[in-house]
Amino acid sequence: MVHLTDAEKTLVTGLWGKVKSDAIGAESLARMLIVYPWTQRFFDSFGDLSSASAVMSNAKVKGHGKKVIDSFGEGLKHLDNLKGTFASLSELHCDKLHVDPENFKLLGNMIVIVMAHHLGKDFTPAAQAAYQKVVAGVATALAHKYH
Ligand code: HEG
Repeated sequence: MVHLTDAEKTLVTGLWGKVKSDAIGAESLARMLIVYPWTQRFFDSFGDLSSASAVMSNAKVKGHGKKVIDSFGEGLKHLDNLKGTFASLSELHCDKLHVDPENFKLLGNMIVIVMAHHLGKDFTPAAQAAYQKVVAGVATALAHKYH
């Protein structure tokens, strides 16, 4: 169970308002696919993922990145109930999509890295620590219904 202090929650939601979440989603998903190429196996229908530039400019990657980050952003509104918030998505990723839950951690780390790039010095060590807790909590919640 992830626990954030009130100060951390304020940091998390405040900074989320400062980023272009669509860009964060698209870039994080693309970078995951490039840096951990075995994650591409879940995205057979996405077309050309054959090079870093193909991944970065792939419209389906951008579209799916937005879907994922909108869902992540919704989770930020329910930091005290991530397991409940992501319960049905956890079932979907387990039962229908067969996504190895280790991948949630890989994407979560990528989200933190991309946020650091976008926010620069606004992403203070305290903010980074708070986001690290959030992505870990989301990964745990998404893995919760696996069996
Ligand atoms: Mg998943 C679909 C959220 C990580 C692979 N993911 C989806 C959908 C959402 C979502 C909202 C659409 C569900 C629907 O259609 O009802 N995903 C989501 C979050 C995170 C995540 C919030 C982590 C922060 N997903 C993730 C990872 C992988 C993955 C790490 C694989 C490495 N997701 C995946 C696939 C689909 C979704 C293959 C179906 C894509 C499609 O065919 O449209």
